[in-house]
Amino acid sequence: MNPTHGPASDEVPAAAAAAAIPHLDIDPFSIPFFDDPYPAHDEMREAGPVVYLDRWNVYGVARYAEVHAVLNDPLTFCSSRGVGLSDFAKEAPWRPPSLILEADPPAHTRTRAVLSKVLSPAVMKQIRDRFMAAAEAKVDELLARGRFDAITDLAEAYPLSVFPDAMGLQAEGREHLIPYASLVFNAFGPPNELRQQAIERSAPHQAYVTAQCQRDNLTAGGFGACVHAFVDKGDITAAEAPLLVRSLLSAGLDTTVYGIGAAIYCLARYPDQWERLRRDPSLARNAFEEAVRFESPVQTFFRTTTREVELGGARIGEGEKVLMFLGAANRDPRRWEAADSYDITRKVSGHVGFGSGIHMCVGQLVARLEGETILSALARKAASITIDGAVKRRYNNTLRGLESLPVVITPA
Ligand code: OVV
Repeated sequence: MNPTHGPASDEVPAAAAAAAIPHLDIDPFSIPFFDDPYPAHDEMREAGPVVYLDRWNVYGVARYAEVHAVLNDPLTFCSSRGVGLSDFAKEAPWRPPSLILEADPPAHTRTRAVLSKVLSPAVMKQIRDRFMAAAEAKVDELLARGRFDAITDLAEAYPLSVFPDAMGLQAEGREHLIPYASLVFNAFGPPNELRQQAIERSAPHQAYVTAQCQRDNLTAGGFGACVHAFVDKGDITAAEAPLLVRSLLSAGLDTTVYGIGAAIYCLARYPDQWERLRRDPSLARNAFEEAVRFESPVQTFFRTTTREVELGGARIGEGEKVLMFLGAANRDPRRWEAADSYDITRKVSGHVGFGSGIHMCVGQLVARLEGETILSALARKAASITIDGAVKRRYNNTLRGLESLPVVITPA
């Protein structure tokens, strides 16, 4: 032992060396928190590398280093006991667990490989022109209107014009897609009103999604049919395929709605960044990525410890829930210069808005394609985008975004 470094062993017994964990009474699933999470994010980051949230009896990590560490140790911080508050080892899940999100290696490895191939760079190349044409048509339509709601008429309307078709879904019943996803993301939260109400009203949305995941209901050439084709190759069973399609329907639409909504909200609030994008529309992809860092549409996920573990000097026992604040990590001043500035030329790689490690968003290329195409079309065709009315927040236990963003756009 080096006596000049750290506390002497006679002052602090080795077994007691783990730092005391600050207990905080923050409720990260409450309306005041959703309205303005940033002071609470700062309080959690400053309190220590690991905190304990008494309201829900969970550990929390809000600094970049610990969020990244938890995401990259998936065997210690597992997903198979659920990535919401509910511990599947103690409580029955509200729906059959996801075969990718709520799975650990080795089971996760095979299902992940399949969805990774379904949403590969080669597949993006095939759909890119269609997505770009749809983005340009949407922007032309909105320019003709001038005034519209950037959430419903753009952030929802654009993904709805490309993603369900790319999946190969039937025309009927698509109105269930956003309510179903909203339910899934509310269900990761604690048993508050948002979660309980969403589950109470879930039956028609669940029935729709379950039916649409069947092979017969998915048209040839889409992501859904592509998942089922891996049954024929022997990579997955016929029983697994519908559940993997369900993952795409759960995570593939509402997330991009919130991501595009975040980007439009940023560009409308920060006109200097909008002007930079107009001058160089090739920045569209980075402008979208920076919006994912800045707003972190997916704010949180939980993990569950599979053993006693030391994290940031704190000891956490087995079977504990750890809440990762992705949005706080993405604005941690320890990691980011001018963390609270939206800067479309920032080197944004390393943000955890899509997660990190083996569970990092398998659909990230589709998300970026949608984000890039719609921001590129806007940058080329519009001269200005101005907020013109009351901004209303939408409340969800996991997703951060708006209900309404009235804007006016003018043609270039
Ligand atoms: C990343 C994510 C969110 C919600 C649902 C799923 C995945 C899923 O696999 O069902």
